[in-house]
Amino acid sequence: ALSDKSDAGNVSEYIQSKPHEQTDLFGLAKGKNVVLISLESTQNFVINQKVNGEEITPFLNDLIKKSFYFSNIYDQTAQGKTSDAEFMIDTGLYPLPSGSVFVRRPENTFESLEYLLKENGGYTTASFHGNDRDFWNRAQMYENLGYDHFFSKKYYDVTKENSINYGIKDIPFFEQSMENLTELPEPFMAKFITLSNHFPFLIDEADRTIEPANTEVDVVNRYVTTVRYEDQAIKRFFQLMKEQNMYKDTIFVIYGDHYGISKKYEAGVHELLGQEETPLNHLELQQVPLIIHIPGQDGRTINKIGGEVDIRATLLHLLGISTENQMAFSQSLFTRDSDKPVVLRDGGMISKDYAYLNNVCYDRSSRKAVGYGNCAPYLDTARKQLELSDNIILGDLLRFID
Ligand code: GP9
Ligand code: MN
Repeated sequence: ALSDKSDAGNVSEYIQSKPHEQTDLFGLAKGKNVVLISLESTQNFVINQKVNGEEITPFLNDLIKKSFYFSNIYDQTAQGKTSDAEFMIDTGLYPLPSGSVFVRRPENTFESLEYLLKENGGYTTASFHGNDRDFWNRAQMYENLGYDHFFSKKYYDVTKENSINYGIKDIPFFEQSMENLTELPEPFMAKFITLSNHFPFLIDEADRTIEPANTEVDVVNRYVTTVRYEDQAIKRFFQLMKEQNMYKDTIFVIYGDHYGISKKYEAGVHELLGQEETPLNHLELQQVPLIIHIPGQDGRTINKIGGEVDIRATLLHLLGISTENQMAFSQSLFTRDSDKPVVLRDGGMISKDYAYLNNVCYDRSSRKAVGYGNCAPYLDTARKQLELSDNIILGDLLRFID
């Protein structure tokens, strides 16, 4: 097992061999406040998708026209769900194959996004979330990652009326967050973790602004209504940011944390989308939306493949903070080599031309199964990266780095 200082050196050497080119977008959002929004259980298929002639996400669809929209980003989380997505963005490392790093390794040394923003721009960092502070061991992990503030459930007025399912509804959540947000010294990085669009996708009649879908799967039918509620909550948050005059000075990074419709209910999604139940269709449903909005910038859709782990380097790129010499697997989506595989935690991978899942290699353009050899080089890279990432975490190797 890799567990000493020389191994940390090897890991470092491997990771540094990746390109860290700069583009004319480097530093585009330098010094701006950063708002991260974690969209609970939100898959990319809802974007620009209509049900009974109505858009599911009218606000996000409109926002995309004025944003960088990355339309081929894959969910790379494992059992740590929301916390795995947070972990990838905070550290640029992969989640562990089982459990949540937040729970298993909260005392490790990490080169966190929070630390980098503090060092390179004097940012104050905060997380806002309507659930208990110890869920996913966030309180302890956030402290270790260097967050200055964690506004958890106890900072909100949570009543029977304003909550559902896991806790406070997204609209009152954003509304009540403003008081603490406006108190933060600038520049700040504030993460908002939404909650209403969580399985089993419950909604009060009064909050419903779209009819459920009419597939044979009720979970999917309800999902449409809770995703719409989330969309309206983001709309409300943007209004509040404008009212507080904070909108223009902020870069918004909005991402789906992981799938919402598990394999068990997926037939309803295939039905909704009028597609067959094939392995590649299933794989493509594992895409999550990634929207980066910088007020005043033109919109641009980027179809290049990538993963959630790449969000960190993409953000740093826009903030003009170099990712060179970092022990992280995150690559800016503006410079990412499109032939590099997107690594999935379940042993699968996606490259530009091939995809591997459930031990079968697929040609992505013919959509047919092909020989293993086509996927082999990408799988080598994928396995190597996961092994190194796991070793960094399980050996706490970053403690050896200055
Ligand atoms: C709970 C929220 C949802 O705090 O993060 O948890 P999930 O089940 O999606 O990880
Ligand atoms: Mn989640």
